[in-house]
Amino acid sequence: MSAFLFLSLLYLTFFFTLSASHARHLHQNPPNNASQIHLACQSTRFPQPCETALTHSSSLPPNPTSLQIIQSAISVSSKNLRTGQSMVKSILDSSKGNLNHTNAAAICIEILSFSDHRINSTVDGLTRGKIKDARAWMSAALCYQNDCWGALKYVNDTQLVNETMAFLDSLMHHTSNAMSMMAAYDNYGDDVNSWAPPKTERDGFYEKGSGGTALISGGGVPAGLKPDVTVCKDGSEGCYKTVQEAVNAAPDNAEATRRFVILIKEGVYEETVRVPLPKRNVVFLGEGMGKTVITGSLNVGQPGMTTYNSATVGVVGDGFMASGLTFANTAGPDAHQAVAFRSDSDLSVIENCEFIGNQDTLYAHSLRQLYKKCRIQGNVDFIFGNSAAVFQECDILVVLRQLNPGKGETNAITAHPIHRSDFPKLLAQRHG
Ligand SMILES: *[C@@H]1O[C@H](CO)[C@@H](O)[C@H](O)[C@H]1NC(C)=O
Ligand SMILES: *[C@@H]1O[C@H](CO)[C@@H](O)[C@H](O)[C@H]1NC(C)=O
Ligand SMILES: *[C@@H]1O[C@H](CO)[C@@H](O)[C@H](O)[C@H]1NC(C)=O
Ligand SMILES: *[C@@H]1O[C@H](CO)[C@@H](O)[C@H](O)[C@H]1NC(C)=O
Ligand SMILES: CC(=O)N[C@H]1CO[C@H](CO)[C@@H](O)[C@@H]1O
Repeated sequence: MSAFLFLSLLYLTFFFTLSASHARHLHQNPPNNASQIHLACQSTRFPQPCETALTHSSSLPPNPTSLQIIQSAISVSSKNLRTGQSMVKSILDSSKGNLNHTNAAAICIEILSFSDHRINSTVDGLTRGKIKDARAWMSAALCYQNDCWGALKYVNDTQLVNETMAFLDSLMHHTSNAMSMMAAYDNYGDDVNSWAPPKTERDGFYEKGSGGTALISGGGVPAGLKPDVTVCKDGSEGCYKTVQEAVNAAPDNAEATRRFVILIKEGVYEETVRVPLPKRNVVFLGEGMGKTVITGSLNVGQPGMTTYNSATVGVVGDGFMASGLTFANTAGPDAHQAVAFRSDSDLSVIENCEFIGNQDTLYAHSLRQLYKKCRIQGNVDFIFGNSAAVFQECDILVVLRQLNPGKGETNAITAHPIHRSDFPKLLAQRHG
């Protein structure tokens, strides 16, 4: 029996080797590697496009390791992203004078550039063996692609938009597939034979150890940070008058260990603040909740406004920290989505801060975020987003809906916009 098996195997090996050398002239990949691809793609949510793309991928070497299969899947996603970006650019170019189209395209362009950045970081992280980071970054890349799709959904009245949405759909499948493979690699090791289809907590599957542990045990905002610059209401003694000016003064692409600490003196700062991607490790130090207040009133009731852009403070640069201040959006209970704080900052830490709004107060949009000893107030979906966020010792305050208080309207605390197994979850409150 075992002799027969051995012979069969020998025969199979021989057969594949033979057909491989023939096939090499016809196809890019020999059949035995097709079976490696097949096995790897079984760990994804969309095996068919996975196999098709990888079989035709020019970046896959003849004898690929599982890591090379993953890298090739990422490069499929990356290439398709570039096509998606140019389609969105075409939408922008062809929609002069149409505010809705222009806004949707502009958001797509911005957010797909983040997707591009995060995919590049994923590639880099994988080569350095940082699989947890790589998974987090790829998840953000997928989130941004989905956001672009969501923005276009509101302006789907031309052939080009319809085509672009269909294309983004396939792009998201590729991105999701690369993520699933990374999850399989992380959970089961580098032998594709041991990989299994994606599972979630709903299947009773809990991953061993998580990338967030370090974030939590790291505590919060370190004590004794020395301010690099100061913001004050009267602009005296060389301090900046607005928070944004101080942010602009932070160096671009500072090295990982360098923080830029902004002391924001007591006062109400009515402004829209953006911390862009290159401004890493920016720290906002206020003089206390309710004392240092950054406030605005942008909301989706305004022409051309989106939930994303409505944020009073929006942070994209990684490693952001804040302590001792209030973020507010005062658009009011009848203004629909009006974000006080939006964050895409990876490994960000927010401590002793207050978030005040009604609908969509805190937009924990993507990546890994810790909120500690914070106070979050709203009435509808007011903590939402795709980030893997941990809320430690936070007070979550539900304000009644003031418009029809007698009608028993519900107050939804959280909203997770996408129900896909490959997104990290908005984590429940944790007591420390
Ligand atoms: C833009 O969107 C708004 C709100 O959805 C709608 O009322 C308006 O008609 C749209 N404008 C165009 C030019 O499509
Ligand atoms: C990502 O990498 C590609 C290929 O190296 C490069 O062309 C592109 O500019 C990079 N994008 C970003 C946002 O860094
Ligand atoms: C976009 O609009 C077209 C035409 O109305 C429709 O067929 C298609 O399903 C829409 N796409 C999405 C993703 O909603
Ligand atoms: C929209 O795109 C889908 C998918 O490509 C296609 O099947 C459909 O016919 C398109 N609809 C319109 C109205 O262009
Ligand atoms: C992992 C694996 O099966 N790799 C195969 C890919 O194709 C080459 C060339 O036919 C084989 O030598 C490898 O064993």
